[in-house]
Amino acid sequence: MAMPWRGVIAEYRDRLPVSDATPVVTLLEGGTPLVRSEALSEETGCDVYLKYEGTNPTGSFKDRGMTVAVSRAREEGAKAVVCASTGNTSASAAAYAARAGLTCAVLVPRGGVALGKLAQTLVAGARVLEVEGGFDGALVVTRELAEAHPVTLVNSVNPDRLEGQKSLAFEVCDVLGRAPDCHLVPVGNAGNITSHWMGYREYHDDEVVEGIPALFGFQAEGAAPIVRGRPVEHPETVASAIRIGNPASWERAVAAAGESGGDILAVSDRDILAAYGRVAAEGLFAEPASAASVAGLLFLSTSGRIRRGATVVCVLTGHGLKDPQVAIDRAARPRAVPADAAAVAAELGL
Ligand code: AN7
Repeated sequence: MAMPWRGVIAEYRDRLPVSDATPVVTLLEGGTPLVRSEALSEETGCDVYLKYEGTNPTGSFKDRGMTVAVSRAREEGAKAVVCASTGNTSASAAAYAARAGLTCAVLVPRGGVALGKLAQTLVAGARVLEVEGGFDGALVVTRELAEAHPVTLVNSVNPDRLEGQKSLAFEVCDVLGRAPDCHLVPVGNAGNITSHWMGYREYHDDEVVEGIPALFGFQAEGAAPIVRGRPVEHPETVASAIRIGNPASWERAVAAAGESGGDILAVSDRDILAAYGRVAAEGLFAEPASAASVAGLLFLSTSGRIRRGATVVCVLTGHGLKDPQVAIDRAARPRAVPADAAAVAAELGL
């Protein structure tokens, strides 16, 4: 009989900052599908896999880090957790805090959070405060709050978050039986690319796998501070999750891309939305920010920067249902028909 997946901490306990004394707060996150993309493999000449993080309990990769951060917060006797968020961190923090019986407060940019994420955060009982301006200002305020008051910050500046998010790299290697040649990921606050590099390096250093991938991070053109080399004061992109102008893990992201032989590049909203459609056409519904990794793959491929035959992983960081508005806006409206088989057949051209 197949072993049921036990969640990130139980599966990778030896590689995480937990002990027998840590009260494990889990929703059985991780263990997400690594789906081979026939269409993208054919188009690029690579062996392309999509790591679909939408099947995590709250629908994004954030749960991998949140199980560790909230478990450690409980171990240390915290009563409350706080975060700033473009939406997915808040949805995840709210759920894990609810599970742990902790109070949760989140600061989000006013009007900047996709509907599904706001719904998740509210229904889990978190206090949601909308702040003027964008995510970057909200993160500054949240950090100040956590310094002055007895609340635990669960943004990715919390090292426990990055430790948990390493697990994505472990899973990729465990499933492929090797490290991929290239690993592509969207970049917002730059925690994910930092943690994936930690994970791949750890498996390599411990000789679990021989190789180590080149890491490529993709920012949206209108929110590409690392690519431009300076903070972006008013970041703009359809991919609201990565509408971030001054990433907290900036230097570590640059180091990860540089040391691994990868790069951090920008992709346009147009290319992000085209990639979003491509991924959906393969049956995987991912949110716009997630599609930045696939837009990035197509860019690397057409510019000849990726070797044919390379094994490539694109991370699809969050579920498409998070942001239903973008999906609806791009699709044709449903047609009204009478409740009549002949009329329906005529409409369908059958
Ligand atoms: C779907 O929720 O920053 O580079 O506050 O939700 O590790 O920040 C979300 C980020 C990519 C970027 N894809 O990851 C937040 C937040 C999705 C995301 C990113 C985010 P990082």
